[in-house]
Amino acid sequence: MSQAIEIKVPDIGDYSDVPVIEICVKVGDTIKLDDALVTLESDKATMDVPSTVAGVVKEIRVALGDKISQGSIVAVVEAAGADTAAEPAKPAAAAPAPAPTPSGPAPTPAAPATAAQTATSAPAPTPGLALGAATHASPSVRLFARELGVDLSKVPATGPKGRIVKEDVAAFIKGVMSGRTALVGASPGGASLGGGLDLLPWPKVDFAKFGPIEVLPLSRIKKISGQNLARNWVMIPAVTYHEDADITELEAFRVKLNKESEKPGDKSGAKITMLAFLIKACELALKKFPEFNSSLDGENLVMKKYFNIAFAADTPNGLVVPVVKNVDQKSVTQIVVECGELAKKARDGKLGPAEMSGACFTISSVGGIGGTYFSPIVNAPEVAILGVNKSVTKPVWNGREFVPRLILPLSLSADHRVIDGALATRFNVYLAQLLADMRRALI
Ligand code: CAO
Repeated sequence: MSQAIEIKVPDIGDYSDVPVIEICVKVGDTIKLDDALVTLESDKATMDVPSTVAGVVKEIRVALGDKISQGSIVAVVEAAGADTAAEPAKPAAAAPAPAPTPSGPAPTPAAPATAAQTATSAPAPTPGLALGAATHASPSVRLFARELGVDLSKVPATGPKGRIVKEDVAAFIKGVMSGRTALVGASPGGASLGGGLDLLPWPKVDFAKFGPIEVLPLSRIKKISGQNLARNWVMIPAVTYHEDADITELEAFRVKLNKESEKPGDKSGAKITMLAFLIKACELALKKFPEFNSSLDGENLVMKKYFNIAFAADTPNGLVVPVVKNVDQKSVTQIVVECGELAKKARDGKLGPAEMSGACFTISSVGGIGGTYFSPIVNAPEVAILGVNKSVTKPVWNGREFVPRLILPLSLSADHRVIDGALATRFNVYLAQLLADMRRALI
């Protein structure tokens, strides 16, 4: 037989006259044992008052803002049967349980805390009450969020005093489902990987079932660069902008210089490469558009006054990215020599950490191989990278006729948090103009 049970505020330690900040149920709701009925908040923390029975809510005896203490009746529940607890429940957040995580009560095994949650530094817990630390939300809202796999640090709060209420979590989920809200949202340039990416596990396939296979371990370089690339791909909202540079004259000049250096008696040295001209042109474009020579650091943009340009080098063990330092203080010939030395060291596996650090901008040139365009991944904490493919002679309309011109395809990926489309396009246009006629650098 059903029985009306008054649900009272249990022992909440030394607290009294604690305001009701949330009513979690309404009359007629069917509830389970321990479901939160109301949420209270002291000046330091929040806690839920759970139901001591399963059943149907018949009355709610408190209103938002009411100040209540141990023993106050919050609701009357018509008990569904034998599910009644003998003792009044302890407050949800104060129940004997593992220590609170920084973002609230310890997660249940089924719903581990996200990386962002566990990375937050924890204030000392207040006895008897669970703390809402970096994010303010009641235990029931935290439970709701955990059940849905939502990282509360990403949820905009609309409740009083910046509190996240259940509706906020629901609105966040709706936003994600409709594509309006991104699940990834760690602080720009911040240390925490954070995220809240709720991905399916990697597919496990028994490939041998389908045919013969051989398993090769990834090289050390591939393992390290793979992790960096995955982070950069997920964390950086990058857009790739394409441009064609007419390098007919520059290539003719390069060939001429190299022919001259082949003459007997000419000891001027290394063969001038297109890569060295590209590095020089990028340095000039970085000077004209300093946002490209920056890095995100939390809420700040670090503007660099030095010009170090990295280039991706293909090696038998994988991709490495040596850095040519202070290119603004070097001639094209010096850059050629240094690139040659760094590329050789890269292939021999002899690059030191100092030779691979400090870059402001990266060039990834696969022009020696081919291709038309691609989308390079921004090399954090840089904000842009230039991809270069093989130059091809194409018919170009000059206003009267088609003429053969040597066209170099450029693909600039830029972090949209720092560089918007107009700026990226201006950078690309300027770079193409420079490559078409380097005299522009003198203007
Ligand atoms: N268009 C047409 N030809 C090009 C060219 C371009 N954009 N770039 C280079 N070439 C030509 C060169 O002139 C050279 O021709 P010759 O042998 O007739 O002189 C030939 O292609 C080989 O050049 P190279 O690629 O060896 O030399 P480089 O100075 O241009 O590049 C380096 C050096 C280290 C960047 C290059 O060897 C390399 O490793 N590239 C691959 C980088 C890479 O993997 N990027 C992808 C990263 S993301 O996965």
